[in-house]
Amino acid sequence: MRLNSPKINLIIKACQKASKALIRDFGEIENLQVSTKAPGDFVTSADKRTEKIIIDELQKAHPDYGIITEEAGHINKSNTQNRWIIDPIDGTINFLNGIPQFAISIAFEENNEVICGVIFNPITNEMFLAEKGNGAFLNNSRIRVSNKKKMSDSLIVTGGPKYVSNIKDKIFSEYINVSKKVSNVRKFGSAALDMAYVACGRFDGYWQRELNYWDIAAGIILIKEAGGFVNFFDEDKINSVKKNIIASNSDIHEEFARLINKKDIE
Ligand code: 2AM
Ligand code: CA
Repeated sequence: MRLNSPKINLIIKACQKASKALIRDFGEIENLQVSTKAPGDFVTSADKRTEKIIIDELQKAHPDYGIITEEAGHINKSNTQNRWIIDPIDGTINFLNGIPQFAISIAFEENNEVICGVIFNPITNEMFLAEKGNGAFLNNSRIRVSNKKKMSDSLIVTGGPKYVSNIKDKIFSEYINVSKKVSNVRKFGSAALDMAYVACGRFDGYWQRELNYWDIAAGIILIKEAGGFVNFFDEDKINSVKKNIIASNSDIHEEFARLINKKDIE
């Protein structure tokens, strides 16, 4: 049996508590889709309820810690030393459409460095967790990134552009360029699970623009602890809140980064 730290155990407890309501809500989606009620509103309330359960559970243990979340924004903003980063439902469009590819994502940061994280898909019951220096796990098994050596053999996952994106053409052309150089590209709709799947070797690499920190915080420590690389590219000086991320196993990372930076594209 692997021993988890108190932090990880607390996150696991919060995930399990929140997922009960989330599973019930997901079961309701099918009924909603044939009703006249707006499913969008339903998802927003599921999001908020899930987030509240998680925040309450974490705050019970550490009332003074900072929190960054998708719905509630910043809590205890001045505490940047100890901070939770929470996405209650990552993959909301999948959730809304009754597709079981979404997750709760919770990370913990110490002095601006993610030191542990959990990504939990309550429908498949897959819990990905990682802690700095202690490796990455899927349920009780140790996970590692894939060992593909070449981009041309690699299965890469991406996401976006969002409906509201101002750089749709750029993202589409990047998609075409990468597609020409790799075995295949997937779009699964949950940044957190995309990263978890890179950590356990299902995908060889992942890149995406215009993400929020809560989409990817837990994924960062998972991939690092699974032996992979995570980097950020084309940092936006005006809107530094949005992140452009590239992640993969260590063998293809350089080639992948060159490709995204367009140095390798005919
Ligand atoms: P979300 O489901 O929590 O919104 C999909 O490509 C990924 O991008 C998901 O992780 C999704 O997180 C994130 N994302 C953030 N804002 C989005 C938006 N406006 N539309 C679609 N996906 C968004
Ligand atoms: Ca998200």
